[in-house]
Amino acid sequence: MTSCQFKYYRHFNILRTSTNRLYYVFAAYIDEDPGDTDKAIADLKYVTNYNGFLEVFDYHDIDGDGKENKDDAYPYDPLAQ
Ligand SMILES: [Ca+2]
Repeated sequence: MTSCQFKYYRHFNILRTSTNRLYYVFAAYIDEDPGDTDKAIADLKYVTNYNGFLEVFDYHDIDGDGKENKDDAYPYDPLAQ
């Protein structure tokens, strides 16, 4: 007997990449009768999905205006410094 009542699976599909972004769809599935081995997605119950992107950026200059956050009076506004 296992202590887990359900087993939750996350499936990450990369849709597209650019020079600074990675676009994805993230899907979730559940196994309502888990055993000791993982199951194929086709044997799981679909729960939900959502999409989004991850972006690479310079965290020293969050708004990208060329002025570092520590010296920027408006670090979230690229039109003001
Ligand atoms: Ca800045």
